[in-house]
Amino acid sequence: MADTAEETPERRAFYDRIDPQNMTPLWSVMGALITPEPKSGCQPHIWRYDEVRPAVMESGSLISAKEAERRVLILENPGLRGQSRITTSLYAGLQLVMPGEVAPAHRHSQSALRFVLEGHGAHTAVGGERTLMEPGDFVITPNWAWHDHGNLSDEPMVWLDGLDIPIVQFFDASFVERLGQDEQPVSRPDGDALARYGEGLLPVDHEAQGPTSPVFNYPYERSRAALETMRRTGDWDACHGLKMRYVNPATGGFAMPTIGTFLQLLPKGFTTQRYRSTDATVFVCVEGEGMTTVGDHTMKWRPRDIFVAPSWYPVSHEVAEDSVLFSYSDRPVQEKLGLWREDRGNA
Ligand code: GTQ
Repeated sequence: MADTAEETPERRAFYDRIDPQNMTPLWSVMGALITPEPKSGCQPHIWRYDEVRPAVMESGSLISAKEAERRVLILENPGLRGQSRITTSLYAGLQLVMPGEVAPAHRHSQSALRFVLEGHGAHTAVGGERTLMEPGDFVITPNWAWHDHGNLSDEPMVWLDGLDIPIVQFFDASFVERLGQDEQPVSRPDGDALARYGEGLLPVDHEAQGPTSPVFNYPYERSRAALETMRRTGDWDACHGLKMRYVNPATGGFAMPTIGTFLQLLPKGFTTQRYRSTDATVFVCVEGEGMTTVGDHTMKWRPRDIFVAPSWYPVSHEVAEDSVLFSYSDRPVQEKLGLWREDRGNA
């Protein structure tokens, strides 16, 4: 199969004649459409928290959370500028909620995750329940669920937002509603969802309500303690160290239908074998210090830094300290569609 067929004057004239009919020859674009392997516009990149934090804080005096609806600085992949994407299929942003502020209740077709970077005790409300948030907590807003954020603490809170905005955009399936009041009524006690669904127990007649986990805060303290217990086995994966996925306890599947989320521990001195997969991945350093090589791009990271590996780029981590990485990708979507592939070791 020729990558791109040669263009003769006769062919050019033909293309020009069919152009007004909104037609174009496949053989001119075939090679670009159906590539032998993924060819992403997405680039490896790192946002160092120390470098971006001043702008996030400055946004706090520029506009209120209420006026902005959500006061967020979008992390745009350098290869995808102007598209509000950190990878081809996913969005990321840094959201700031100042003490005393409220980000008013709304709901939308997009699913959202929050990964807390800074601050203590601000909250988000989902399904009539408020959850207080701490650094490292992974919090979910299911699609079409009312959600509002507030900060009754005395310090700013910053979290990473991960949304499936580009996926919803691709399907032209976006809807949004505003509740018309700042905060949804709170009808359940703090911690109810975690107690009800997240303790290895489920209500006896529970049936999964929709595709998203009924647990909407996975506190870091618990996830981190689990990793610490499991490390005693010394059972390290050559490509991942010790890598766990967040799970929907009602189904055993990913916690969110469109976004896979992961937490991994890399012990001091560990170097992972090169690994690649078709799900471009956003990483956040929670603890430790290390270096990740993505293709020929090496990025040094420390806590709160955010970096991205495009689809099918070889990834290798090397850590100077015990390190914990949170990550997210579109893997659940690719798996459902039969598209997901990985290549261990010989990438
Ligand atoms: O907190 O609901 O970063 O609706 C982008 C869109 C956050 C949110 C974002 C949103 C939100």
